[in-house]
Amino acid sequence: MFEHITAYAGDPIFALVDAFNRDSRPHKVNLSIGIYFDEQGRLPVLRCVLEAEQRILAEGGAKPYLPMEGDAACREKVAQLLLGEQHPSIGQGRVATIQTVGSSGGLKVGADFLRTWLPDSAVWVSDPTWDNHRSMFEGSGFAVHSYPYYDATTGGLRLEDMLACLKGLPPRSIVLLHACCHNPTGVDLAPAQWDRLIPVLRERELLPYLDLAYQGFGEGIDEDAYAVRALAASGMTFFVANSFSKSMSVYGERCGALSAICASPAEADRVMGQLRYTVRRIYSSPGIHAARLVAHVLGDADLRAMWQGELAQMRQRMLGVRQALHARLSAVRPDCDLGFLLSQRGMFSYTGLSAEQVDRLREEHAVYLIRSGRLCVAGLTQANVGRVAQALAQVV
Ligand code: KET
Repeated sequence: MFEHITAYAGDPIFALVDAFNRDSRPHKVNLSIGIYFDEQGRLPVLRCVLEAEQRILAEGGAKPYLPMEGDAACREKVAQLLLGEQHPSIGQGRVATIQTVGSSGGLKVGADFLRTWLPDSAVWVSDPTWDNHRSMFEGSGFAVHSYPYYDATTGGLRLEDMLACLKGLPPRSIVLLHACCHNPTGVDLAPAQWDRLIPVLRERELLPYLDLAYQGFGEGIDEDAYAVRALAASGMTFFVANSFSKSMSVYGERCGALSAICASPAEADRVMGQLRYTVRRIYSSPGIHAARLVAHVLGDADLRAMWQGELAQMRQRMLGVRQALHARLSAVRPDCDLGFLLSQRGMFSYTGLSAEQVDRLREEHAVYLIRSGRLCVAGLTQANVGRVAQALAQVV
């Protein structure tokens, strides 16, 4: 029956985590997967999340099925977090938000939905992008192409090439965009650059599909939602999948959402109905603990303030170790132009290291990066950054 099944080569990110866990060298440093660790190298449990869990327990523990679209309070708070509390599209009933199994669940539900309703469209992702984008959309049956994005010579953005490519796409092409903290490069569009991109998307009648996995890790909660709000202001129809895995440090709880910002309330109703049906056919309905966590943290003024403070601390710590890595590496390799380390934002930096150099870092120095050269700055600490800088200097 199963003799014909080929071996799975493994996921490039999760395979490295396994290899890291098996590594017995005490000085090993994990800069591979996009997970935030604190200054002690631990996965933090946020106080706002602990407090929310205590309240959830105190409320009693009945665990009914949620509806296909998830919990109403959670969905309402998510829409407000993305668009801003008073956004007219919410009041007008033009936003269809479903709670999903992580943002991966949201991306996938959106991909399946689009494959049914825009079957002639292709998907365009940035070059490079998170590997799983391609896998997910191809898995839903789409052809996936890439548009120019990262400039390897400057460590910045190829905006003109990107715009030129998008101007040539057929109407209704689906354009996947990282709303902030681009994975894997850390290179984002500045607000003025979004303002140039959005008219192109609108004139070409393209469908923007935003991936917002790192809200609050770039500049701040509202700043990182610039693309969402600017697209909403443009009157365009678009999708946004967002995640709380990183921003609330609740990776294994699978807290995410998918929102469709539509042209009219009637359209939003129909989209919502078909999203519910898409969910029903995959996993039926999302988890209730995830819903309660998000609803409590976003819905209670004290917990919300606590979350904002804790998120700011994570953001500032990442900025601090980013600067420390730049300073340490500049000291040992004054010959290298390392300005990109400071201009890139969020969890990742794209080092430009080759796969062979990354292999040497891992084998000779126990420093783990993704083979694309992506470095997760959130795994750096003031204690290990000097050693990482030394190791990097030796393989370049
Ligand atoms: N989008 C992006 C851009 C992303 O980097 C991740 C996770 C996700 C979505 C999925 O997040 P979720 O937990 O499903 O809400 N990225 C890290 C982990 C992974 O590969 O799954 C990473 O790139 O290391």
